[in-house]
Amino acid sequence: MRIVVLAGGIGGARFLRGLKAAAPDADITVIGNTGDDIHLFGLKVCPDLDTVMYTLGGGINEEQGWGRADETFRVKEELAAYGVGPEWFGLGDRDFATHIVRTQMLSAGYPLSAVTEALCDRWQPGVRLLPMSDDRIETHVAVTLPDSGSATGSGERKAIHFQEYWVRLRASVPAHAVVPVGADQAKPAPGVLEAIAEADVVLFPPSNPVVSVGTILAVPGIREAIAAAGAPVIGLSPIVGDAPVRGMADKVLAAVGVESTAAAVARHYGAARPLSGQEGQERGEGGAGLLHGWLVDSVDAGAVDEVAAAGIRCRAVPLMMTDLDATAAMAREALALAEEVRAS
Ligand code: FO1
Repeated sequence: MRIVVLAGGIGGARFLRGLKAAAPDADITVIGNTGDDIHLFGLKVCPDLDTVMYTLGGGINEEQGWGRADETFRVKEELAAYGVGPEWFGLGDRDFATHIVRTQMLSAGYPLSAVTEALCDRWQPGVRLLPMSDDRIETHVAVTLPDSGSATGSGERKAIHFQEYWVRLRASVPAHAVVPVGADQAKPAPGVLEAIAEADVVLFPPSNPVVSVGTILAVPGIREAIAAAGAPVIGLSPIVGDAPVRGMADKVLAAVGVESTAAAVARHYGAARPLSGQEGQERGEGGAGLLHGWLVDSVDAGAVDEVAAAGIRCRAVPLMMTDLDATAAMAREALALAEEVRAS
């Protein structure tokens, strides 16, 4: 079975670990978000690609969900002693090595996809990890910065890099818009469209629908390829009981005008047209969206009818990735729903 997964960072990586356990013989291609990438200390940092690579390759800091296990911060401390920051972004010594290798290879002219493949030679994640694009795309967030001098609390409005919004400001300021800068001119990386066209199933893990999956879908050609693929597209809600399972997805959902509920996120992705050859295709049923199926957590069982009414097959199952068994069970539910869609 060929499975394509659109993955962000921690949620995507943990889900992939469960998927590999649930479908050990599957051929899994991961299309990774690169909108979170940032240049720091003269180096190219790709947080989501690295989170997937380290998580599946056994090198992740399990508590944090990002960065390396057994990490030290000597280089960062030395840089700080020279007054070189930013101090708010925690790059560890082991992690620095990855960014040095990546930056060297990019400077030598290799595209990010080839560099990622080379890094994965070491980590052997057991999936094919492709960046969504070899072109530079950076997610920026339009925010209002607090103005301590203002009685109204209305401060300066500006666009900042996603990492500054997420890590430095901890999403604590109002976000008005999320813009994947450069996406409109970008091309999917080699292998991305081919993997989608050949997929038996496409999965949206419980990753951030705006800044992770949404950014991947913003690369021209990817959304269209998924809609045209003829494979069931199944998503898992990152929202459980009206709050993100982890992270601050609710903040960026508000910025794009989507309510923080499992049903609203499903409607945001939209209902796909039935697979070709199926009843409903001829009648033009379904929408211009992407989803054939959507899993919500058991606590959101009340949302099932609403999602189904939007034309998306929906099931309520446990969606907390508490351990590998629970995560593998989620992946099995997603694959079973894909089967149900195919058979209907
Ligand atoms: N997240 C933090 O909350 N604080 C950090 O200092 C931080 C550093 C960092 C370094 C490398 C890396 O690969 C990821 C890192 N992250 C950090 C995680 C990252 O900011 C995000 O969670 C994602 O980009 C969202 O997926």
